[in-house]
Amino acid sequence: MDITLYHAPSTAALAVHWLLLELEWPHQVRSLDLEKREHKTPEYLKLNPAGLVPTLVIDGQAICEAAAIVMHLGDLAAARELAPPPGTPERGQYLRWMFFMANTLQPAYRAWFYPAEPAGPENVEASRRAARARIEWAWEEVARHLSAGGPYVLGARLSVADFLLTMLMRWSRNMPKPVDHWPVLHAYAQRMKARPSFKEVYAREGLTDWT
Ligand SMILES: N[C@@H](CCC(=O)N[C@@H](CS)C(=O)NCC(=O)O)C(=O)O
Repeated sequence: MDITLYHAPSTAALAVHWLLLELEWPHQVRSLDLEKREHKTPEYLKLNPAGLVPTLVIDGQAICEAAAIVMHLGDLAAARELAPPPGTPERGQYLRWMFFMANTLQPAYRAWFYPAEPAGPENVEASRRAARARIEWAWEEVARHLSAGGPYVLGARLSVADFLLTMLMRWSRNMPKPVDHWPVLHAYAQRMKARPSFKEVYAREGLTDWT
């Protein structure tokens, strides 16, 4: 497979980059400078019409949306058993948490980091307040889930969901209530951060925070 990741460091692309390293799949990385708006060029918009990172191109086919990309990689790497097979009860739980992340956590984070988007620049404070409440509620739910089961999202078995979840946890690091506030989330994050592939993605993206 010919794989190219379009990304920018420390963004929603990190989960994809990290999973590629975990799988040890050869790939090329194209870094886009968001400040220079390289993600809004006509060439890039052909791959990702929303003008966002990440995009993964596999054998000429572009796939957008971080959650969709990591799920697709999990399915392609079936032998690694990081994605439960379709139709199994575990798949149902997997889908539930993947969609929770993509539908609840990610949009709330988007509103936190881009607070003018939901209701314009004049409502930035209200948007951030609402986003923060939603994010903290979501982490409360995840903490409850991991306390009842764990140590991973799907229980005993590591899955693609853990890579996406850890990335989303990282995004809370400069928020008023980072995930480390919840002991169960802190312990979970420490476990995920201990993976050699996490250290590798950090090195490749030049990251040093939240270690
Ligand atoms: N739903 C998209 C969201 C991606 C997203 O918001 N990416 C941010 C970086 S974390 C981005 O590209 N921001 C640049 C912009 O909005 O112009 C996904 O999961 O891929």
